[in-house]
Amino acid sequence: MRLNLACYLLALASCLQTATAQNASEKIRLNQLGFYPNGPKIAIITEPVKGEFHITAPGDDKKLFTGTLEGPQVSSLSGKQTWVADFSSFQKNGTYVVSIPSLGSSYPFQIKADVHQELARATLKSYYHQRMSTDQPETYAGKWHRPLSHPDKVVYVHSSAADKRRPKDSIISSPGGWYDAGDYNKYIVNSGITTGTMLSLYEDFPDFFNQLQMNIPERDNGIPDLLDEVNWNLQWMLTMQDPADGGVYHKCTTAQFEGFIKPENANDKRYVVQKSTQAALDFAAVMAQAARVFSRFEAELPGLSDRCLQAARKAWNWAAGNPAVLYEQDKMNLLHDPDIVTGAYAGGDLTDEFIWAAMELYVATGEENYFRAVSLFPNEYISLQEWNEVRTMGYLTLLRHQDKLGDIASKPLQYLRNMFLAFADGMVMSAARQAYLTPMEADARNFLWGSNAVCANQGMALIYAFRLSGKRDYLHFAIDNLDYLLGRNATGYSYVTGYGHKTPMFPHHRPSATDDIPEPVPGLLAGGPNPEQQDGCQTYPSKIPDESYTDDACSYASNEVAINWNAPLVYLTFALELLMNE
Ligand code: G3I
Ligand code: 9MR
Repeated sequence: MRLNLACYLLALASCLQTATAQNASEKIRLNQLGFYPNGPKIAIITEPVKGEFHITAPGDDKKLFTGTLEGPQVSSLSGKQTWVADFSSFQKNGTYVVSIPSLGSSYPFQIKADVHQELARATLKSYYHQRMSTDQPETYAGKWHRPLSHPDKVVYVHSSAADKRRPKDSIISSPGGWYDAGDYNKYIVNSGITTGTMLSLYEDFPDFFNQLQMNIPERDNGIPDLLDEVNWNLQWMLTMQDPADGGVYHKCTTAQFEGFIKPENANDKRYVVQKSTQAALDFAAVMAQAARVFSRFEAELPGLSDRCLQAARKAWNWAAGNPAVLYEQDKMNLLHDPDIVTGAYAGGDLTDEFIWAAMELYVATGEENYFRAVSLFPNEYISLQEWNEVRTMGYLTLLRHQDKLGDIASKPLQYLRNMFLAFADGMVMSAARQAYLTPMEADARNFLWGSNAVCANQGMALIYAFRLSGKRDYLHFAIDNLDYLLGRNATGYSYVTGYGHKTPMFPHHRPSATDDIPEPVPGLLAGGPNPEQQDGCQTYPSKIPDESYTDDACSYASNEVAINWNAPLVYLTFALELLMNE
């Protein structure tokens, strides 16, 4: 009896110990992958702690570094307090934990030069997993292999898109491309910023990407694998242009979202719908940028660059002749059947789209009429790039190519450089006052549908600010935002599937939800906290902006994945890997 009690107490003690350890790792929020030796290293503690903290090897008492806990910080989003462990000066490679005497230890993490390399590759590889109209064999897709789905060789012209040459229900072929998100449709607007971001990554770091090999079917074709992935979507986008007039269909879609069924079993009728000015301009921008990039690969892909440039010019001309054809889905549905109720990606003001397309065409061709076609600065601020704010994509292109631009651009460029740095300064100004010390938390308005992409896009913008100014602080703020995405945040999630200790397991992603594999497809960024909770899911723990997240497949407003959210993360992770190791 006595012995049994002793055993019981022992078991209880060890159980409590495990619980405390788990608790501690939940309360010590940090980048769950780790840190660059020469970079900032911050952990945030969510309950009152004071005195010393230590860095040790996991399961070892030996203190390798000792620091002093600081705080409290106060969240401008929730009013909650946090405490800070800064061990930036500890630079030795290895695997460690942050250990706090009164609390316990963090998750283990690494310090090493290529600490985000695998993550970066996985975020890029996620686009392979999003490919449709092709089978995905195990050689490339691993355990997430699947058969061909959505061939899209038979796509109907919706009544809203019909004309004499292509009447209602005539058939076009529109295969390939990436699934937009957790749904099975493809949208030109969102493909636009996504593909533009990936092309920008190549243009910014061509030498690195000329070397980078990915495990994808095109790996041996002599073209950088990043560009092979981009070309997969580009080929689909090209099918969305009406060759007769250059107009571009807004999307290729089912009438309603298909159910939560495997991609290969989802066979609803597919349509191309109404052409829109927004689609034409986003398409023109991407095609012009692609023309620039693929001109370096004329031998491997003969004619592609010219084809893209022609497509860009034709789409631009269509938009110039049809400058205000908005995509208004509800109005469209009053006039046409069947009703289309999938994602709208509809912007009302197309000033941004004109600027982006004009700048890409100007930089691609050197023709000044494109530069003159728009007023470059319709107002005095810069807004962060997103699918509905694409002017900044044009600005980034001007900044990237500033040494090659003509006289016509020199004055505006000077203005742009100043304005851009002011924009970056605004972004980071109050980071040090936030609970998790990140630029992301500085504005409650950052927490909307796809908030994690706001965070990654800020990171990308900050990298441009670094390259523009040479000030390393901007790089460190970009790392702060990456740390946020990987666990240094109010929910304690590392928001990238498969990367970190506490990651999304139930994203709103039809392939992951229907494949009988416990782990979701890896390398996908969850949308992130969004207090509007438009999905009506009942499992949100909180309405506080940075806590309004639920790892539940019902939650398309906080836990869906999307190509335009992953793209800035691909950018941010690769760029940091390169710039932190220069
Ligand atoms: O533009 C207003 C802004 O003025 C206002 O301040 C702000 C306050 O909430 O709202 C802004 O509008 C939001 C808009 O996105 C632009 O950011 C809407 O509220 C918000 O509902 C809307 O969310 C979009 C959502 O579709 C619903 O349309 C997301 O950005 C967009 O990423 C998401 O995309 C979906 C596709 O439709 C379908 N495929 C999946 C994909 C990801 O969830
Ligand atoms: O699965 C859809 C997701 O991709 C979209 O982002 C979201 C908002 O447009 O809609 C999801 O589909 C839901 C639909 O809107 C309402 N009925 C339930 C659908 C799946 O959960």
